[in-house]
Amino acid sequence: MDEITISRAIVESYMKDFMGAMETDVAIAGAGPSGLVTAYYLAKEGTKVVVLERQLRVGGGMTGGGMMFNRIVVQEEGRRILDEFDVSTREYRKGYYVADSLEAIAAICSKAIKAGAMIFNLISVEDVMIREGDRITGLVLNWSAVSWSKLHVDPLTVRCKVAVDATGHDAEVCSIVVKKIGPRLKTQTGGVMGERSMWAEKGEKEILRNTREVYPGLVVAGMTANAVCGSPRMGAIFGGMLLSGKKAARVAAGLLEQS
Ligand code: 48F
Repeated sequence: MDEITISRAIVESYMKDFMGAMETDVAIAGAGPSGLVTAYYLAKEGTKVVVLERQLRVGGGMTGGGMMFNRIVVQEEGRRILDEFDVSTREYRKGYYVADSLEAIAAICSKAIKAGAMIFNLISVEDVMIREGDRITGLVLNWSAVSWSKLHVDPLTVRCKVAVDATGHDAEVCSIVVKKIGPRLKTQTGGVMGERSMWAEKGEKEILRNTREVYPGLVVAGMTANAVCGSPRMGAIFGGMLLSGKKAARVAAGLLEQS
């Protein structure tokens, strides 16, 4: 085996995929459960999807389960989605199902990639691209290592027809929009309202209503949806994240049809 051939294989194949990702239908910030589920359902229907993940690993907050006990809980509707990903679940009490968080995230990620989603880790979304009417038309990216080491290096971009903010509790893309364009999100205040304290039942209920387009060309998924709309967090129950990802895919597909 030749080291230089190995090196060329890695760089050439990555660059080919990365060049292919620069013009996409949907660009998703964040490869936590909601971002990966959104990517899967879109890719399955033949939509071109790119996911950008800041960390070395995918999975966001799902990997660690509840307080590092690597198990997750889902309700009946969430279990049906885990079934679609062939993730094993065990009924704990009526209506409460437990799954292994590592199996869940590995299966969801694998299915998303096999369906055609392109996932790039170690890349952070640091801004959005806008055009006439302040429509969001792309994401601005940099290597996470650049921001972690506070280097002054200019970013690159991907163009998309629809962007999805699936960055979790911090709603990073929406926060950037508010900071740079103004408080013009489709929320009660126009800004990122901030998540409320834990209330699992209410948080899980409201997340589906909150999963929608909040700015022209920008859809929110997962915990970002609740953070942006001022709804409660829900802790280590993950059905809402899965259901939100599925709905975000539907919303994005609808916007693509109109574009
Ligand atoms: O936080 P995260 O898992 O968000 P989620 O999909 O799921 C939330 C649950 O994990 C949990 C919960 C369940 O009740 O409340 O917290 O809504 O995944 C978000 C991912 O986005 C990445 C981050 O590293 C994580 O993997 N991320 C955050 N900001 C950026 C980013 C960014 N600016 N660019 C790229 N990735």
